[in-house]
Amino acid sequence: MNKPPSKKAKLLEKLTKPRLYHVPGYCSEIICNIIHILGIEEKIEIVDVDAETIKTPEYLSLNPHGTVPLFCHDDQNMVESGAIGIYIAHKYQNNKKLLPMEHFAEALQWVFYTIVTLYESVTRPVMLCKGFFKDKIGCEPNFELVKARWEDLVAPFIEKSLGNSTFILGNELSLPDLYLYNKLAYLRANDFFKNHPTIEKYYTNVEKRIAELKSEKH
Ligand SMILES: N[C@@H](CCC(=O)N[C@@H](CS)C(=O)NCC(=O)O)C(=O)O
Repeated sequence: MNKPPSKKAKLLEKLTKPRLYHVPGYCSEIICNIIHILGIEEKIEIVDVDAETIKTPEYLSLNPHGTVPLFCHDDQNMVESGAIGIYIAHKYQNNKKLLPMEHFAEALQWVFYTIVTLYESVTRPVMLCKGFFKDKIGCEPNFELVKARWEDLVAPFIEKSLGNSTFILGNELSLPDLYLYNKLAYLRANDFFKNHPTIEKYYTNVEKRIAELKSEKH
């Protein structure tokens, strides 16, 4: 019979437990969804911080960029939501497969398409135009050009890729859907789905499935 863990072992486990730093409403929400869907809240501690805390010297000593998500594990401070999500899904996924190996290449493509192409060329410029945050780099984006890029290129690409599927990789929700859901939210709030009922339907399907998976018992 296994002996129950000693007090010291428990303490050490606590000290070395991986931590995710998260600002509610920021893109670290993607990683929180992964943790809740996989039901691994016991294995990874979610540390809620706020917009001011991530600019303090203490936090900057962990992540000099002053951003979330930040994932601290095995003496490593890991940044980049794409890398963190893939790492966690790969290491901890159980019977709920968020990273299906039969669609591995496609899954990677969609995670990176979302956080690089979609976010940098559409979502972030729209956020800047709407004054969501002040860009420290300068060069205000041109809203009309960003909108045209969405209408002419990005939205048709997503629609064509979705086809008749419920989710981006088929009929099961997977990792890329969690990224797309996060980066599409701000566009939806700014009426970008008006001409795109397929994307609206996709978004609500993802929202519903996330809620179902989070409420399932593990
Ligand atoms: N490419 C990074 C971007 C990280 C990032 O910019 N995070 C935002 C939230 S979505 C942040 O923490 N912003 C705070 C700030 O810039 O002050 C990733 O995907 O993790």
